[in-house]
Amino acid sequence: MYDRISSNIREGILVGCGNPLLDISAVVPLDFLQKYSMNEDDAILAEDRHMPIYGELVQGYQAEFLAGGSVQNSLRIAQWILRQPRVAVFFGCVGEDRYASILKEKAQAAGLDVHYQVKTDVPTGTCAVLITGTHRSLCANLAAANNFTIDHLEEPSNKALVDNAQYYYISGFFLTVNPPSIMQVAATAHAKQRPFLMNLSAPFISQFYMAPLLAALPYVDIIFGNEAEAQAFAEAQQWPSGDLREIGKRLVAMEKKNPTRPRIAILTQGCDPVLLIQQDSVQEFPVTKLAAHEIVDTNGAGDAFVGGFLSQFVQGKSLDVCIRCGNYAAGHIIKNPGCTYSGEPEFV
Ligand code: 26A
Repeated sequence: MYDRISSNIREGILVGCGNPLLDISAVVPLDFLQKYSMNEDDAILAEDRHMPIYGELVQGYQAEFLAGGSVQNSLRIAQWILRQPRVAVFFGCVGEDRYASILKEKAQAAGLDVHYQVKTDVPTGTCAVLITGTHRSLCANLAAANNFTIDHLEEPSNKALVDNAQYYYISGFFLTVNPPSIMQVAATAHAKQRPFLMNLSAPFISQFYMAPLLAALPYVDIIFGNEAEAQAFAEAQQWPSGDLREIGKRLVAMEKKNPTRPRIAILTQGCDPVLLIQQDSVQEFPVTKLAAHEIVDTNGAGDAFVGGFLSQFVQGKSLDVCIRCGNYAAGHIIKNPGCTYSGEPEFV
């Protein structure tokens, strides 16, 4: 797979932390969502009442098992495009079970350097992916992923990996798990003047995890989000306007630890143009619309966008190239089940 090396980047230049989840994905009728009081395009944490979903998907809906977890998805996609193994290092917590083996195997096959924390007494996390037409609704049962602790990052070999990286990416989703780890990575990035990138991840993060999000935000050089996530952030902040451009401008103007490197916001909006917001400027990047018959499922599209972006960003490419590659990767992933790719990347 790596015989045609297109990049020559230092190993371990990119570090990510997140929730390693095995996706259990199936096409379901709308009343399946209704039964669990879910909406199309939700992304939620499973409560007790959601627990039967996973068994139902396997027994009644020919569910597929796919490697998932937002950050791990992004890093796998970055690796696919880079065609050079071990550029990206991933930390997260799994159980000691078959699902963990599947996740590790898929991540390593993609070239990722995974360093899981392993909890022997808790199962690996799963995420129900409920596909309805071109929509997907996610319900994550974090299980072991929720047990990640900062001491994993403090183990000498892992600490060295964090210290030696040049770029750091953590999802908003990880705020539900371990904010101290996020703050530690953010502080390392800040001390070494290296870019720290985050994602708003889901509306519920701004709704219920605003305090740790606001604590991390001053360290964030690039913030990603989609339109629903940006709106949820604006609402939680009680900003008067729901206009995406205005939200982006306010987001980049919020407190920043390193003001010499102004924050950038990159907001996606499905097949509408991606917005790149820097200080007072807003640039648009068009998205190629896919025909309905080309769309397999939109699960992982946002993660793939970030993965494509990161693959160029770690090579020092311009934001313009990074965003175009993000759009390429998202378009590719939508044509495949879950956050999976087929064939060689075709981004030039
Ligand atoms: C904390 N939560 C809810 C989550 C997730 C998540 N990854 C990390 N934390 N909820 C869903 N996902 C993942 O998002 C991908 C699609 O963007 C799913 O595993 C899926 O692969």
